[in-house]
Amino acid sequence: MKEWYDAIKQAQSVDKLEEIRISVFGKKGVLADEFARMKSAPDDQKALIAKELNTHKNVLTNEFTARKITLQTLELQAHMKAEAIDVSMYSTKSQAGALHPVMETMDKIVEYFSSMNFAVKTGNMVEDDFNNFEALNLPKYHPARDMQDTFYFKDEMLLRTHTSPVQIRTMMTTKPPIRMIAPGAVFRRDYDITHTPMFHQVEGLLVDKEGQVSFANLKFILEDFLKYMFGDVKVRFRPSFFPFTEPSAEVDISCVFCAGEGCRVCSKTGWLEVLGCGIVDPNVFEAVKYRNVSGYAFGLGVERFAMLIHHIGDLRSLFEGDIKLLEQFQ
Ligand code: 2NL
Repeated sequence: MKEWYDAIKQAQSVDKLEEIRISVFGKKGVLADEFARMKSAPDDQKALIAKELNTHKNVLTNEFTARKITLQTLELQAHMKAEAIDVSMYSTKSQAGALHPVMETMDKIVEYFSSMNFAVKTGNMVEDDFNNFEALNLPKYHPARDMQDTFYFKDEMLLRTHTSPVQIRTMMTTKPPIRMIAPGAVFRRDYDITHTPMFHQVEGLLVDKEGQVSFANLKFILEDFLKYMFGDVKVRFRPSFFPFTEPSAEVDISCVFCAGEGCRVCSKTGWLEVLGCGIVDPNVFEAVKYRNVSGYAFGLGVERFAMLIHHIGDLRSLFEGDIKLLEQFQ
């Protein structure tokens, strides 16, 4: 019997203890054996053997129960320790998303003009010939309509080549005055270092009574806007041409890379072209049946702004979805 007391005391797991329980207390266990052997003992000894065996049985049961409680407690503690969560432990950080630099730049542009009371309007990317070309003083056979430059569908439908159709549709449906910007994606058949087939524009339009809108008004707001976007830069206006404005100008800022000293990015000129603008051509007002009004308009490419703000060298890198690039704009 001693060996079974030892076995119970030394059992190292609940499973092992269960094996011992079967060997000791089971139907074919040692106690059952001993009680069976007792039957063939001389009659006068039976009562004594039975008493001894019952004592053993009771003590072994107590030992067994005590050991079982100890082992169960130990196993529960070990289990809880293994399952415990260390809240101070390092983990792989989850990736935070961020706005694409083009969208972030667009938001900043929209923020400026919203603060100046310009309404923000959007429209469809699939447009018709009238709203994209005809109304903008770009008659049939104008070179800008060339198959080379425009994505055409059948029935004279096309992907808008600028956001101007939004302004045209606004003028067709609302009376002046108008003070609006149109941000959005536009499409041209172009692909090289400085052109992608889809890019983003913000165009602005202000219309009021005849004689109320001057080039000076336009010059003020664009200078203020460019200083808001680029900080302390110089701004200059150069005469230019657009079919939808007359007179027209292109706007340069002093180079953000070399502060006007002359570098590779500004082709040693010290200036970067960032905007086109002008006084709305009378033919545009004629097309939308506006009379006795005057207005100014401007247009800019958002990708170009994003590149100059973030010092990005190649326009195409903005469209490749490269995580290494995007992670730099968290
Ligand atoms: C550029 C130049 C420009 C406009 C866009 C415009 C729209 C209407 C009437 C008159 Cl509805 N003009 N838009 C005017 C001047 C320049 O964009 O370089 N864009 C990237």
